[in-house]
Amino acid sequence: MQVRPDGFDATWKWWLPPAHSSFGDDVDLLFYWIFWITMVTFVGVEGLMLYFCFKYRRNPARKAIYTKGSHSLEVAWTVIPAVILVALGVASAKTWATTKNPADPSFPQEFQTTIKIVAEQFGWKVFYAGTDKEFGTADDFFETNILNVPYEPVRRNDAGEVVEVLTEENVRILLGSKDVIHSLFIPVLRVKQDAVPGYLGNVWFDCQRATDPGPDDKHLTSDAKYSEDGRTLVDWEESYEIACAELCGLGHSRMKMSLKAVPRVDWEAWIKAKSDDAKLRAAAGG
Ligand SMILES: [Cu+2]
Repeated sequence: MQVRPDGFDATWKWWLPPAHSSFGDDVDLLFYWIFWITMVTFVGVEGLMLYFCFKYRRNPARKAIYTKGSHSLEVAWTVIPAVILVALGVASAKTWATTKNPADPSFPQEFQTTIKIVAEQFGWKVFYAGTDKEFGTADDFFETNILNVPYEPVRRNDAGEVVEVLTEENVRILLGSKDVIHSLFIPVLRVKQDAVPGYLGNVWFDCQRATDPGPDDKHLTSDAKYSEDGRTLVDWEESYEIACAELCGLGHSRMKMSLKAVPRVDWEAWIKAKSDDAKLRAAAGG
């Protein structure tokens, strides 16, 4: 088994990027189940089709026959997919509940951090509640296309499995949209959720690995750095990419955001500096 220090097992995840959330491996396992089932079905069905195309190719000596079909075959190709569908539903129920169902006991009961993200054509407005952790107060501030969160330090064994979570860092995202349907997609955390206008959705994740510091040796992204044509965020090397995964208009492909997962002390210092700034601006009347 090839396990990298960050816990990425390269043997069975030959296709996917590393997963850094606590539920990432479960999502990947389901992904591969579905992938291989559809792959085997695809190859089998297409292979049979090609075989029959060849076997029953035009032959003047052969006459067409009338057939009423096969009852047992029809039962088989209805029952088998139904069984597979139900099995996949059962297999994914637990992971689904953990990631999406607040009423489930495995859904985190406590969130150390809550951040509000409003998607709009074509960017993400990220609202931070400031030092008082409360939205709608003078120390709130927002960033455009920048999501900074505290990360969750873990201890791993030699096989790369998490043996201990040193500090829980469950981040809740209140996700809304200003105009059309967008989708918040964080590949490295295996998070994907539609942002629907008029509705504030709940998303959560924990990031079990800190992003590397940038060229300035800072952990946080404080200014989005764009390329010269202003279209793409640079600084991707040191941050995780977040993209819009719902075709939302002409600028959809450049609707990106950068995520940095940083030690809590750094994150809190950044929040405090930004909050103090916001309070000063509010006191000055704008
Ligand atoms: Cu979008």
